[in-house]
Amino acid sequence: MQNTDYYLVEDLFTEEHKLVKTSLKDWVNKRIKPTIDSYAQNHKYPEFMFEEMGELGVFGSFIPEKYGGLGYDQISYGIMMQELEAGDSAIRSTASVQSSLVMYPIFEFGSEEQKMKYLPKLASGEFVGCFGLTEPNHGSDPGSMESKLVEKTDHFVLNGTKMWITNSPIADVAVVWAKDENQKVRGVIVEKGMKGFTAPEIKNKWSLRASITGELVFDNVLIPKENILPNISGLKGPMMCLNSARYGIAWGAIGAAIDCYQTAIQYTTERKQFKKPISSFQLTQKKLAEMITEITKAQLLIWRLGVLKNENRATPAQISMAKRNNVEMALKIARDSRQMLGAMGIVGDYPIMRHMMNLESVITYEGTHDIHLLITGMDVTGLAAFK
Ligand code: TGC
Ligand code: FAD
Repeated sequence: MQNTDYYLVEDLFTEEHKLVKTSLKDWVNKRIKPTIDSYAQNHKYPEFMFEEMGELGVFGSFIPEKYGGLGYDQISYGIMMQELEAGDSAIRSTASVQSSLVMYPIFEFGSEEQKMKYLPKLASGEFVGCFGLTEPNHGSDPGSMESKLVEKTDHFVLNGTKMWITNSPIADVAVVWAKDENQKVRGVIVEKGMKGFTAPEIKNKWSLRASITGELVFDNVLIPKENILPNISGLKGPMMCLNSARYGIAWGAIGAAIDCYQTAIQYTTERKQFKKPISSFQLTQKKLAEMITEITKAQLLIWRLGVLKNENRATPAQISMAKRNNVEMALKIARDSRQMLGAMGIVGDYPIMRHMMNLESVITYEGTHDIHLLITGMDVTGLAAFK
């Protein structure tokens, strides 16, 4: 297999990082790569992934062991996301949502009772979690959300609709963001089966077909007071969760890029036209050389961001830059690789078309490509161009 650690970044890995990389790569090669095309073609998600990723310690690996996590560092979390996305972005999506968007807010903003009640079951994969921020009328601008939380004597009443929610139709627990009567964004834990709560599936996606996506509909749902996240109010709550998930995606995209690049190298070395391997032509080599250059730049960017994240020094704008750069890099590599396989690039025998279609969602969710550009623009000028 072609070496994709061109600048020997892995020499900087600790024993923990190396172990994480090997175990996740083995699992993805054994359990995901052989079957994922069939799941994606049939628009089904691999149900077995929850229990098996739970056993591997993927969910909330950075959460302390007391709550079911492993207490691992941020670089281990990133390596996990990279190896999972080499299999399929849908698998990484489930791991991102469960870890960064469900376990992280419960750990960071929850009461001790909430942590003990939910985190161990989410860590083991017994519970599936989802995260409700986006609404039908408010995607890039979550601050204008319409979902409402009204306080009564002994409970809250939740009304509203969330849209495009990864894993919502199968979730046991939803971390949902809604505005209270003071227009402050609050986080609530909604459980499957609460009266007035439904989660219909969104069907017919051409992207992330091995992931289930849906809505969250709340029609006068009575939320017990102990289900409110007590230690956060304001939009910064969900945004802090996004920092963690966007960081993981910036690692993950490299996995998809590497899988496409390795496929392209192998195919173009074996495939002959005009009596020569197509990898011997200059135009093919230009594409391959640029791919490994871009992968290497992305690896260096994310390594440094991981170090900063471990030191609690990574800024939201730095995370935006890495998410935007690395996802665009992966999507371009997927598109170029697809062309290099000619007609074979469109069939499921190779992973490229599936990665390419998946990455069209990855470049949109967790903040669109343009929104991340505007976050960088705001950071360097002090002026917000999105308002
Ligand atoms: P703005 O006025 O700038 O900020 C409001 C408050 O939030 C704070 N804040 C942050 N805090 C921590 N980290 C961040 N990244 C933060 N960004 C903002 C800010 O300091 C302020 O706090 P305070 O205390 O002063 O009130 O907010 P805005 O309304 O102008 O919006 C800014 C904007 C556009 C950058 C932001 O809202 C944005 O990033 N929009 C994109 C929305 C998005 O990313 N949605 C993702 C939904 S979840 C998802 O896609 C999951 S996919 C899962 C998968 O399958 O992998
Ligand atoms: P819009 O906000 O309507 O944007 C449409 C276009 O307008 C984009 O190109 C955008 O860049 C551009 N635009 C918007 N505002 C500006 C501006 N000010 N300046 C310039 N251009 C602008 N959300 C969740 O809460 N939880 C989930 O689990 C989740 N999972 C998802 C899974 C999938 C498969 C997908 C596709 C989405 C998911 N999302 C989830 C939603 C995702 O976060 C949103 O789709 C994303 O934030 C963009 O919102 P939107 O689709 O409403 O697009």
